Amino acid sequence: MPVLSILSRNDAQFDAKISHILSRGQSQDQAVEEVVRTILEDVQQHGDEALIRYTSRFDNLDLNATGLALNGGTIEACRSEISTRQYQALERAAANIRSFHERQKRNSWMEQDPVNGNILGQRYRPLDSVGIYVPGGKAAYPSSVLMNAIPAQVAGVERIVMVVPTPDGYVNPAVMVAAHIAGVSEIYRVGGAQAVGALAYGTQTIAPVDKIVGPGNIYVATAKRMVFGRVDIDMIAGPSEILIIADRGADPRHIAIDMLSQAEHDELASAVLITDCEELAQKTAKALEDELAILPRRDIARKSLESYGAIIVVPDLLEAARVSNQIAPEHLELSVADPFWLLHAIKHAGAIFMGYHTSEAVGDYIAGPNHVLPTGGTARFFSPLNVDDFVKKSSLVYYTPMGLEEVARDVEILTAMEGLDAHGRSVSYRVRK
Ligand code: HSO
Ligand code: ZN
Repeated sequence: MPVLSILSRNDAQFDAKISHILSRGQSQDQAVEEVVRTILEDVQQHGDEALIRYTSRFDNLDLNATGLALNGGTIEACRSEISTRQYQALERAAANIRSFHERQKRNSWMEQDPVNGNILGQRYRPLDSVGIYVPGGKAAYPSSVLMNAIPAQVAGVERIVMVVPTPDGYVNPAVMVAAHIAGVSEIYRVGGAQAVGALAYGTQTIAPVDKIVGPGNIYVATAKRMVFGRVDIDMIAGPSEILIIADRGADPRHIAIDMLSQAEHDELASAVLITDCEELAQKTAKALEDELAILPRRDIARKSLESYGAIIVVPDLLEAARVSNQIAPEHLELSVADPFWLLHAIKHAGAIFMGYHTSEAVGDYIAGPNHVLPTGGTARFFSPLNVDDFVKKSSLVYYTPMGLEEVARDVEILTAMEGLDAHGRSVSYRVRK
């Protein structure tokens, strides 16, 4: 039995399959919410002492002995624990990410009305401080440290705080080096809901931040949702997904490997191929078997494919684009002869990888665009993490006596409609004088 059977658009299971894929990983668990609420309150009340208690319980680490902060010396030592070549690769990725995000910076503007001299404008300012959650253990990705911290750095955020659990005291050197390259200013060895609480409320050691970003498990995601409003948060990342639209010119082995590149992330990840070529569909199903057999993370990848994988055959590429728009995937590969033509039919996708040579993984690591992307169909309304996530705007208004006079009557009428007298007088009094 191949891991994936081939579906057509008209199959009875088609719609069920699509909604199954879209609804995965949406767990909002009440029991988890209870636990997280308790932890957040505890951190708010007891600060460092609570962090020390939870870290000893969950991470088997005595923060009294190690200290909460990872200091410059430890980070310096991490540099020698990775090879020069590894360091260079991180630096190259960082440089590409930085230059891509530099292009997202916006300029404040002011414009004067030449007739009355009024000035209107908009000013952009970075957030003062940002907290980046970095998972420990198996999902500790240096690439994600770069992707979360560099846009904040480019935006001009002065204080970038990283929290990362170090279970049993293990410090991941590549994560530390990535943090250093990306301009992280403080690092604390705490994780879980307690780390989110510390960033939101502050403790004796950790000053609170204005916004918390970065992926985490269900406790972290729930905690972020609960502190939202006190601080800002990024979108809640769901399990990763890839959708590939391929034509007969695509290499089935490339397609299979690219599908596995997301499937290997997580049992909840999703990988979907949509093609107008029956033969490519068959060959990809076969290639998936071959590639799965040699993949170290084959158990995870197989489970992901079995639950949330699909190979769909459609009559033509425009129909493929329609199905893709319905799914609004996090990653979309257009593995077709003319991807720039097909691009026009694509409405919703977090990141679009075009042509036979562009594997999604180049975007995960080195191309420059952010790999923190909307999942679970939220590409319909969310964008990739970007510099705008770390700046906020102020509106600027300057009125001259002449400008005020021009609008005075309208203001009086509008304020009377709402029965707000002082509002009206604030203008009419000035004008009459
Ligand atoms: N594909 C993941 C990001 C990632 N891949 C990190 C490798 N490392 C979610 O976009
Ligand atoms: Zn990936």
